[in-house]
Amino acid sequence: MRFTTTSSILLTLFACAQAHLNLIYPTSRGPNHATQLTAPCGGKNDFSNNRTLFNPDGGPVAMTSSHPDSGIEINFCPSSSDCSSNDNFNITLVPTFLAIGAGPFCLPNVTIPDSLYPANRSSYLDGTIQVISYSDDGELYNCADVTISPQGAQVSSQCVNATGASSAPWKGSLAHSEESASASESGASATPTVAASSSAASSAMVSAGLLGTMLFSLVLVTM
Ligand SMILES: *[C@@H]1O[C@H](CO)[C@@H](O)[C@H](O)[C@H]1NC(C)=O
Ligand SMILES: *[C@@H]1O[C@H](CO)[C@@H](O)[C@H](O)[C@H]1NC(C)=O
Ligand SMILES: *[C@@H]1O[C@H](CO)[C@@H](O)[C@H](O)[C@H]1NC(C)=O
Ligand SMILES: *[C@@H]1O[C@H](CO)[C@@H](O)[C@H](O)[C@H]1NC(C)=O
Ligand SMILES: *[C@@H]1O[C@H](CO)[C@@H](O)[C@H](O)[C@H]1NC(C)=O
Ligand SMILES: [Cu+2]
Repeated sequence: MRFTTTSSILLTLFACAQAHLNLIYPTSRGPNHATQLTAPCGGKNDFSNNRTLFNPDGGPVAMTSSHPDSGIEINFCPSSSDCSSNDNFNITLVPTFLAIGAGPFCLPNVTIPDSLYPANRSSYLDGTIQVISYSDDGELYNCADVTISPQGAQVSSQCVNATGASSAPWKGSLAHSEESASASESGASATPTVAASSSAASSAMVSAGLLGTMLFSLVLVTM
């Protein structure tokens, strides 16, 4: 009985962790589902001992999200020792854009500004890449510690998009961006609007999250 309950809770929590934002490549500091709303790194405050080499001339940044749309922004903290506040992530690698489509999403060619890294590529630079998702749940954060190096991979098998994933300009908020994205879509074709699918999916996600929390509290009480 207890085993069955625990399994269903684990399944629910797993489903929940698949929702929200997971940074897949470069390797993130770890799962942070419960604390993802905390800046700058979703509650994961410790540097990883295992930095991924990241190519300054363009490396992949791969993630998954079950939000059908969210604003995605990628920043960089150019330090190996002080990335404790959002102010330290003062280099914008990718300005906010609307990412459309739940599931895997990857930008294959994220570059590091030349001003941060010697043109002769002679040295290494430690830093932290931050991905922010402006979602229906609020701002979700996830970080990966990297060493900028010409030895970093420029392709990754983990760099894939869900079928039909696309992007659109960010209009300052999720609502405005969805409106303009769906306006241009419905202008071009008879496809269903992004906003309609978004609200259905996000209420499903809220229910799943709520159920997970209730089951989790239940087990804490019974244990
Ligand atoms: C370091 O990260 C790589 C992936 O980036 C992983 O394959 C490897 O197992 C990790 N090593 C340790 C000691 O965590
Ligand atoms: C940006 O953040 C880095 C890392 O913490 C810091 O060393 C640097 O002084 C900051 N630069 C500016 C212009 O704030
Ligand atoms: C990656 O982006 C940089 C800068 O925009 C560009 O010079 C380079 O050709 C791109 N690489 C690929 C493989 O598209
Ligand atoms: C590479 O450039 C850096 C900074 O511009 C310089 O200090 C260094 O001596 C250069 N290294 C080589 C091997 O040219
Ligand atoms: C994923 O979709 C985005 C937005 O359309 C696009 O910029 C990116 O190149 C795609 N990534 C892959 C791996 O196809
Ligand atoms: Cu979510």
